[in-house]
Formats: sequence, C-alpha cells, structure tokens
Amino acid sequence: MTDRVPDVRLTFRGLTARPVLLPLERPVVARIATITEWPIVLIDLETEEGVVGRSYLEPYIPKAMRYVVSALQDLGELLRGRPVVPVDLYTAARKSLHFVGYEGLSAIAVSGVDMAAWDALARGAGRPLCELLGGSVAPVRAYNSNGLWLHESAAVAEEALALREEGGFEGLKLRLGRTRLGDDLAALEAVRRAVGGDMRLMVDFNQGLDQAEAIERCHAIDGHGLTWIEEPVVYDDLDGYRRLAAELDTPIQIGENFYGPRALYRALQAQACDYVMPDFMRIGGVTGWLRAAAIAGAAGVPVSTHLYPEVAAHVMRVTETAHWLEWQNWADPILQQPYTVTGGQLHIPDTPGVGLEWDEAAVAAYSVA
Ligand code: SMN
Ligand code: MG
Repeated sequence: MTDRVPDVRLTFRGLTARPVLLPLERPVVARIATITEWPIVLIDLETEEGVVGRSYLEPYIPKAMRYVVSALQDLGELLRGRPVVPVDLYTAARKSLHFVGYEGLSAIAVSGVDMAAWDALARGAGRPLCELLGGSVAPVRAYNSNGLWLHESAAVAEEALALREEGGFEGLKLRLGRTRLGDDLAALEAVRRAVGGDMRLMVDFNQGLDQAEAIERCHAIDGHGLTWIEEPVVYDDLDGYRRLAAELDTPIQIGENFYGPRALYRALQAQACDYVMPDFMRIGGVTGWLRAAAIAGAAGVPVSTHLYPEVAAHVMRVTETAHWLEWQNWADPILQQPYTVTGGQLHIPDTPGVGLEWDEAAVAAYSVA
C-alpha cells in the first residue's frame, strides 16, 4: 500500500501546428461546395515533462489553414509555462480573444488546443481519454459518412453497398440537394433498394435550401423512414428550423455549426431541432463537448458527433444521450494507427490519451507548409 500518487502534472512548453492537404477518395460534392482535397492542421502540444498531446483541425478550405495555424501559434505563445489543466487553458485562450469574438476562428483555435490538452493530460495519466473522463473503453455505434455525395442514383446506390462493407455499418448518410427534387428522390429510393429496409439512412442537405424549398423537399421525403434530416437550411435560421421541426415527422438534426455550448442551448430553447450533433472544432473541443452534452442530456435530446471520430469515440462513452458517431476516416493517411470499425461499432484502442500518432513520412509527403 502506498498513498503516493504518480506526478502527472504537466507544464505547457509549446505548440506546433502543421498544415497538410490530403487527397479525398470520394470528393465532397455538396449543394454548397465541392472539396477535392481535405485540409488538416496537425497540432502537437509539447510539455516540459516530455508528454506530447495531439489533435487536429479540419477547416474545410485549404487556404483557411493559414489563419488557423496563425491563431494556434498565438495561443501557443500565450499558454507557454502554464499548467496543462484543460479547463483553465480553455478559459484563458477564450478570454484572450474576447474582443475578437468567441465564435468563428476563435472557437476553432481554442477547440484545437483544448483537444490536444486533454490528450496530453490523459497520456500523462497513462489512461485512454474516456477513462480519464470517468468512462470505460467499449465499442461505439457509428454510421458511415464517407460518401454518398450528389452523384446520379445508380452510382450512389453502388457506393452505398461499398460503404456498408467498410465496417459492417447499420447506418449510412446520404447527401441531398440536387437541382431537381426528382433526382434526390431517385437517389434515395435507389439506395434504399440496394441496402434494404433495415439500414438506417440519414440525409444531409448541407444548408443548401431556402425555407420554401425546404418545406417542399422535406415533406417529399418525410414518409421515407429516414433516421434524420440534417441542416436543410442555413445553420443560424433558428426560426426556420423551428417551423420545419414542428411540421415534419422525421427528426431534424443540426449542430455541426454550433459555436460553443450556448449555441446548442439556444437551439434547444428555440425548439429548432429534435437531435443535435456538435462538431469538435466549433463546440469547444472536449471541454465544450462536455458542457454541451450536459445541456442536451438534461433536455433528453439525443447527441451525435460530427467528424473527429477518434476524440468523438472517447466522449461518447461519457455522453448521457449518446446517439450516433459519425464515421469519416479522411485523416487516416497521416495516422500511424487509424481507428477501426467492425459490426458497425468503432473500437477505441486501449492506449493512453486519444492515441493519435502521426505517420511522419505521410505528413512530409502531404505537407503544404
Ligand atoms: C460534411 C462533412 C464534411 C464535409 C462537408 C460536409 C457534412 C457532414 O455536413 O455532416 O458530414
Ligand atoms: Mg452535415
């Protein structure tokens, strides 16, 4: 017996932020944008004790990496010498940007630092992040969100079969918002025929519709047994979302554009949605997620994740109303050990922290610094 606890106190020494641009196996073809190469900013938070916390940010637009990296470097300087206490770092980083505003780029940079800080803390403790948060390592239910963009229906149906096989998935997300409503319906019906009635199908309009189109199109798919309809209109139109949620039987899903827990709170207060799916780079990393998940849990609202499947898996293990994890493996080319999915379940590795290790040869090959 000993009452000596291991000294896991860490001190922030510095942060590096490296931009890479990865090829996409299935380019993003959405109503509002086409993305052929996927930008990722790799974050290494170094500590005086030698522990390195890692995270990444995916800002969608390659050029946006320039200012994301600058913001991260500024926060790295600000936090140098401080104890690696994620909540305190989160508060200090946010406050330093108070006059810029808490949303947008500020939230994105703070979220990246926060995820790296939690990873460092868990690595220092020698435990997977979900255990440090008071949970346990266990499989997490995931749907496959790697494809099904706005292509013609036969191609989309064939891709749905391939996506199911990527991990025995029981849920797939299909993007909608083709020029003609009839083409969306044809794609939806072709996918349903291909994968059968048991497959859970989510659909995402990527904010592409105006209110009038949204009413028409959402009603047209309302009887199709969909698991949810995601972001039919622009993300901050909470009045529009309230009208849609009230009119439709299919649950309305929003949240990838919530900047911080209070945005989730406001959406629930406005009855703008049935489900929520915060994104880690906007909600405030792990700290922001825990606060947001508590609000959704108290309200009894199911919570799904957006991108960042590795950190998502850990926090879903401590999320009261955990619903679906979004599986999307576009960072895999620069990871030494990508997470795996079998039987529709994502497996958390039993390693310290979140467990991200960069494949440095791949990072060098895809670097755009
Ligand atoms: C999405 C993700 C990544 C790129 C574009 C669009 C999407 C989603 O909104 O929910 O997966
Ligand atoms: Mg979406």
